[in-house]
Amino acid sequence: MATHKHTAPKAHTTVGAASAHAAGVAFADAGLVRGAGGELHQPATGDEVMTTNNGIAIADDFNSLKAGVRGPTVLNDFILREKIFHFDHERIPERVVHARGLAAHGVFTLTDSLADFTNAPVLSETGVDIPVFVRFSTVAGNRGSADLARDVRGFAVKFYTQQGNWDIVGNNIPVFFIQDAIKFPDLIHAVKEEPDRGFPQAQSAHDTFWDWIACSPEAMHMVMWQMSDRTLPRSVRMMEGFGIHSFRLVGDDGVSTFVKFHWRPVLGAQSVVWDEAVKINGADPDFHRRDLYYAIEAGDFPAYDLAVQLFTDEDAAGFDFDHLDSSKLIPEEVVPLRVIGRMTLNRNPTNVFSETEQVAFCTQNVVPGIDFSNDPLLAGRNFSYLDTQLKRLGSPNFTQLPINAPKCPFANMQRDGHMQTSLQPERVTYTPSLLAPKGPREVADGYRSFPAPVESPIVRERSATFSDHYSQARQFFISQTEPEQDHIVAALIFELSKVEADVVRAAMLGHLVNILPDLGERVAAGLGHDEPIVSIPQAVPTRTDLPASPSLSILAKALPTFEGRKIGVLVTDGADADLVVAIVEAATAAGAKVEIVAPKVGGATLSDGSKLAAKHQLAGGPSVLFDAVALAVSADGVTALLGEAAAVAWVHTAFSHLKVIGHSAEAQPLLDVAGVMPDAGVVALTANDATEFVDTAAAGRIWAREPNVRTVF
Ligand code: HDE
Repeated sequence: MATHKHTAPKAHTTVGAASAHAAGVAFADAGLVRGAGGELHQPATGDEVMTTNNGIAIADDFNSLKAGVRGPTVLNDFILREKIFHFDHERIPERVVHARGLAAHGVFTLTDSLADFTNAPVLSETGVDIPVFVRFSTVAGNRGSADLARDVRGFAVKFYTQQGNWDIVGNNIPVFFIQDAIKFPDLIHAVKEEPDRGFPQAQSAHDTFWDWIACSPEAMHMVMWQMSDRTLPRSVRMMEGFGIHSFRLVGDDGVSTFVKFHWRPVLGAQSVVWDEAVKINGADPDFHRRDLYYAIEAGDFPAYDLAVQLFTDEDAAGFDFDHLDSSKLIPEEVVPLRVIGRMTLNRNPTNVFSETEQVAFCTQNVVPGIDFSNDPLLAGRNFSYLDTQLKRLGSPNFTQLPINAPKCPFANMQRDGHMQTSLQPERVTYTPSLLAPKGPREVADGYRSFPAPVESPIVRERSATFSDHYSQARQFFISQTEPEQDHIVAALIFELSKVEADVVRAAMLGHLVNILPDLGERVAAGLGHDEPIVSIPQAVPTRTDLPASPSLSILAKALPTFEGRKIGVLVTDGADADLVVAIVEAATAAGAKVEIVAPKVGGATLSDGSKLAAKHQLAGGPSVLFDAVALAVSADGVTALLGEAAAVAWVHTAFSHLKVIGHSAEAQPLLDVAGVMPDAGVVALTANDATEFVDTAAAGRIWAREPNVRTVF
């Protein structure tokens, strides 16, 4: 803060008695003064002086320098030029993928030591709180796209350990579309907006994506995950994360063990349904970032368990797939998960640009005791992430930014470069040296790569062990519950219906029958594709003996909890005050939050004369924003709502999105107009007790309703 003396701008008069309130102080108390042209200035009242970046105090930040009040602006206005110059350069290139992100700070604490496998303290010293920064993201969309695109989510974690920064740059899906990094630009070109027209934004439902997929059978397993509800997470707080590749743990004895990393949300994984996602993107494009931000502000800190799958070379030799192939996963039934610690996100970023935008994750950021496998996708990533930071952040000194800098001492002989922020006073900037024999030097326990033996001709060739493209895709599909399978079928019908080229649709059906004949036929029925489906020739036939793996399903593992979720309560004037209290009490006891929706944001006057403030005005708080809904309405109130399209849609969409609906008896006419049919999820509410409604909602959506609200192919 500058300490200049200041004087108020000349010829200003104080603005009086206005009544509107800003966030901080009343308008009238905000010290606003009027300038000669009627504009409002807000001069400093304390020591907080506005200066240029060179520290020159600014007397007038509202008017540029002119030759006369109506004359031309003059070039020697260095204050104007500096301000506009800085503004012009506010944007940096967005990430080429994963541009839209949201992030939080937190801590990771190890509970189960892996000291038998690695000498990395982060994985062997229990009970130490290690600071972390996590960035979640969508992949395809631009930075301003909506949060609930059907897309893979990034799940990138930076651990600031005392041995240096370790990044697990993962996704919320354990496999990937491609097996070799050299295909990544093609994949991303195919999914992004089509270059000749500039659309669609943040969507895979278009010709070029499916064209490329149809020619890339290795993508089929990932496509099953992408078409599942995994790509429609309810919240990043309810999302699993995966490091995908095999890494190595290396111990003091020099022995290496392979490891895969998994994050498991304590709240369990949860998703929304597709039509809901589409509508959320309109109602609140910031749905996920708002959800995370306010959960952390409220002290509901999201937590995730870190689990590992450990296996040896000998174990890997017995797998029916190659673990170096990132389009495959290791079922938990084959190598069980071992939970080793917990990460808790407890602090929002202070500045989204400085932290969420400037954070630079790099897969090659590993610490001693952790090393890479030979996964060819990982090798390409290890090049790409460092390279991309130079383009985006503009300087090899990006590691000096506070969000990227290690929180342990670091020193070397690298010097200068754009935006060097350290003073670097030393004369000797090399080793070895007699002039300065002390300074940063090699140490015996520094990073040493695992000496994996390599003896082979150099080849540009894909391993034949990568050639089974369909077996795990089939295994994923048969591991899903019935509603989840129905959603994959519906998603494929939706996406392929957006494809204009018949040839691409037909080829995709030819892949789907390779995964499972019934899957291809169901999608063909939904597309109205009457021609015979021609199977795509396979490198190796699909294995039909891989058993279902229930851990691959979200619903099979759903936790019977309402914690972290939300009930929307629609109230009108005259609504039963006791009923509203009962809903709030039951929801709070179950760990859920309640948000009030009313025809006016000022709220409603309840039966006891009390005024209940609303969080949302009806048209701005559609039911898609909530996990379950309740109608606490009076007879008069409901009559008025019957003529409100927003009210009818509120109830209708809650029903068609399979939500539990609690309602007062007076709500019946609205339920009727909205087409709500009685079922286990339509629960009558009484003023005494709302626990039945809340318990039903906590158990999840009413999947049995689905065939009544849409055609299931
Ligand atoms: Fe990335 N990826 N990626 N990726 N990726 C980037 O790095 C890349 C891949 C992932 O929140 C970029 O900083 C290549 C798999 C996440 O800041 C870039 C390949 C997985 C994030 C890049 C892959 C990911 C990125 C863009 C094929 C899951 C966001 C900006 C070999 C394990 C990190 C940047 C954040 C970001 C390259 C494939 C996850 C261009 C070449 C597989 C979570 O470097």
